Amino acid sequence: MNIFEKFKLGFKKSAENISTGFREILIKKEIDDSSLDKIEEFLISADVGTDSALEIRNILAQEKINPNLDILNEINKILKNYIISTMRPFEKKEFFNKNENLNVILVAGVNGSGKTTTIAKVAKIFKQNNNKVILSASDTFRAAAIEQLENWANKVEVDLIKSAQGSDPASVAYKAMEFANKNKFNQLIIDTAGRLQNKKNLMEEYKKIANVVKKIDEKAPHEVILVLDATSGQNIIGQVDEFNKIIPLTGLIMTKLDGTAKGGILLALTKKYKIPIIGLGLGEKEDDLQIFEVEKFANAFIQTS
Ligand SMILES: Nc1nc2c(ncn2[C@@H]2O[C@H](COP(=O)(O)OP(=O)(O)O)[C@@H](O)[C@H]2O)c(=O)[nH]1
Ligand SMILES: [Mg+2]
Repeated sequence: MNIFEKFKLGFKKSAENISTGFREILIKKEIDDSSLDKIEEFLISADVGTDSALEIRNILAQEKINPNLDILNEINKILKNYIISTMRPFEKKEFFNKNENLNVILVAGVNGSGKTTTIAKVAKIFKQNNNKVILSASDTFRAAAIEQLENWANKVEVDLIKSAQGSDPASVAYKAMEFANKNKFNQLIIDTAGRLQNKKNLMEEYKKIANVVKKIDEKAPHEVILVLDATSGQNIIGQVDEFNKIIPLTGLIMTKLDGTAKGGILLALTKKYKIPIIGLGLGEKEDDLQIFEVEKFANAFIQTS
């Protein structure tokens, strides 16, 4: 199975939801006000956001689809064009290119969102693109978290800097950055803790990591990536809000899209926050990250090829 097939499969739940919904609505074979209402309502329930749902409704109302055509197919085409034009500016494929100087990437997100696993996936793609990659084990809260990142580093064959459990996450990041600079690494990825129950401390700790790497390079961290779990529904919006306020985000990665029908929320997120989407997590293995490409996303969303 190639990655596009995997991607489509991962999106099957979102897409089945969309196409079954449309098919049920379009049983009458024409688009009148009541079917437009239902389409709009249905799109909202598919999490694309109220703004997008209304815009798509208006486009459908204006388009005057010929009832002799396959209406479902025509609607899918319109939906696809809408997704592509809305989300195209938020592709950031160049994120994975080789970086000449040290690029420092801070990875944030709540506990269990998939940060550590995603770091391994990203590190693997960087490596394939000839980057020299090092990870900073700055989730020092639990010994298991350090060990988990270390296992991934060994598996995808990248370097790692760590300290003992309970040590200062910012000092680990500082040490990693010094080492990375001295040894001419291209990418430093900093793992962080995500304990929401201890929110204030956590956020202070997170800010401190960013401040400390700035002492070495005032442009660092060059990327601040928020990892979001697709299965956490509307909480996602609150998480983007909160993290973006502390340090402006430069990219989003959404994980666990293989286990949910909630892929539509990506459209709502780009519409609302205008933050690039870096990648989509479609499983627990190191190869299960799809670099975000809007055309592929749109095709997977409506399940065409
Ligand atoms: N199905 C699926 N599981 C994932 C994905 N990404 C991460 N996970 C799982 O989610 C759980 C939490 O991941 P972890 O990387 O430890 O999250 P962290 O606490 O944010 O570092 C683990 O069991 C991962 O295997 C994904 O894209 N799909
Ligand atoms: Mg972790």
